[in-house]
Amino acid sequence: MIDFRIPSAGPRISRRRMILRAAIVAVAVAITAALALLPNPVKAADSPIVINPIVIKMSDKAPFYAPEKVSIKAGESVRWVNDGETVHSVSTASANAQNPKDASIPRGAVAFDSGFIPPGGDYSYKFIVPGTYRYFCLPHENAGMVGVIVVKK
Ligand SMILES: [Cu+2]
Repeated sequence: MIDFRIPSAGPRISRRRMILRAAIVAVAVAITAALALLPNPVKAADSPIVINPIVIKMSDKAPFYAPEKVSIKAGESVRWVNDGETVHSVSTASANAQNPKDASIPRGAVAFDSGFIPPGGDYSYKFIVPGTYRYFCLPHENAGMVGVIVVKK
């Protein structure tokens, strides 16, 4: 059989649509060029990684505070999160400690006490005065639930 239909070169594109396509391509090229000229606002390699606040997990088994010793800079905060199934606390109040060595703060700092933190609860504290802070958990101090925060200038 002979096909009498006129062969077409594919779908017909109107002149108006071709102009529109050309315009879209031109705008895309212009945007790409403009972005390339902008200074890169974030240089990951140059900026120090700041994890703030630092998170310390409180568990029912040793290590009770994880990590037990943390080093931070003055002005940074620490957040304690109770990951266990019993209450825990964070205290630098030496008057409440069984062993006075388990609680200490640098000169000029004020002692803090979270009170009982329920399972799933948390407590945050911002450290301003540099120095070494020794803290304990009121219910578990005798079991060895003690921690250290070193605050650098
Ligand atoms: Cu505890």
